[in-house]
Amino acid sequence: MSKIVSIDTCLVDLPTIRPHVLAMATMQVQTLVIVRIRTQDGVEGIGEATTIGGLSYGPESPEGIKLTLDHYITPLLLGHDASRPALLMDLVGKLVVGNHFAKCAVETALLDAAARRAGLPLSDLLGGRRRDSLPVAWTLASGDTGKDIEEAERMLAARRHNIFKLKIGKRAVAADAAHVAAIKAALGDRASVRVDVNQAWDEPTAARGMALLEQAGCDLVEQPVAGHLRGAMARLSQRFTLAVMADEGLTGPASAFAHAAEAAADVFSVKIQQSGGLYGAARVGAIADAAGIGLYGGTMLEGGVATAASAHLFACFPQLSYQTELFGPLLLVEDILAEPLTYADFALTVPTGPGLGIRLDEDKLSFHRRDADRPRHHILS
Ligand code: MUC
Ligand code: MG
Repeated sequence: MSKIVSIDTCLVDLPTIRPHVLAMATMQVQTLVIVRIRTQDGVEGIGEATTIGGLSYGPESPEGIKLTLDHYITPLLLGHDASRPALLMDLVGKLVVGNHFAKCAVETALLDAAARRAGLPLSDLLGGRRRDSLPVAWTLASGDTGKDIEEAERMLAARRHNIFKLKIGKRAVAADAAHVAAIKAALGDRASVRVDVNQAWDEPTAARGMALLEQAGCDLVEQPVAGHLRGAMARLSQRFTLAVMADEGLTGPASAFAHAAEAAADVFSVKIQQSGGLYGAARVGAIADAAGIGLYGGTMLEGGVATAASAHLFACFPQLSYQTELFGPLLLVEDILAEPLTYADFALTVPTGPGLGIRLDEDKLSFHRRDADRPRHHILS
């Protein structure tokens, strides 16, 4: 038994290494919500909630997540026994509807503290890892075909990535398909090329687009239509050999069950934030396994804390047939970890220290944290 004595949150604004162009927003800065839970016996657990493009991607903004944590979740947890994360998350679930990203951050911090107290890497607390490193895709999203090819060549030469996800859906279908075909032609068999449409197409546009993508040698299309259009997702999955992956449509186990029941995807992009935390993401993974759906370890372009948390969970999955995209920290000019995560030989090494196996750099954190008098300067365009 060790009581929770404090829960602190802060917003951290970190510039990206280049503009990241998605169908609905262009990111120049990523904002992390960092949660620190301290317990009576002196253990600290760290969590992170991160979304993309303010409110343009999902229903929670960084500012809203901080408010939810400070005003609604923190008062529920203070004084409770920190050694029972699952029970505490049941309590939060009873009194806070939705707010998956905020719940993910607090659950991660509770699990980190519990694993640190036990002196075990978080993956051990989750049943034990099945792999020590995770292959990691990189997203080409500069908005320019030539620059994307140069970037991909640099990643291949450095042996950092050989799976590339291209962000499309902003331009006309023919222009997007030509962009994908040019990149695949340049990279050939040296790389897997996949696309993410971020819900930008309707069904007829998706049917035209996917026919062109198949011809171009693209391996997978992510969320071609809106997340709630499971019927269209099912028809597209059946009609094309190109794998169809669900992302925005997956908002936790219930939506995963609906996708599986309606055969609405060949692959699930599992994300700890969208799933409402690591337990929710594990359940999404279990539903995929039961339905014969492939798994891909997704990201919300998180910093090192949530990336490490995702890595511990994904390392435990029985199958991860479409690899991962846990590259978030590499998109940032500077992360807030004392030692950066290790990327080598096309993969991320799953940390081995207690808990998440990471430490915060207090100087970097205080430099980048948003003060009340410093205006918000994320995205948008
Ligand atoms: C998304 O929609 O998948 C993940 C990688 C990336 O570049 O964007 C994110 C979000
Ligand atoms: Mg996506």
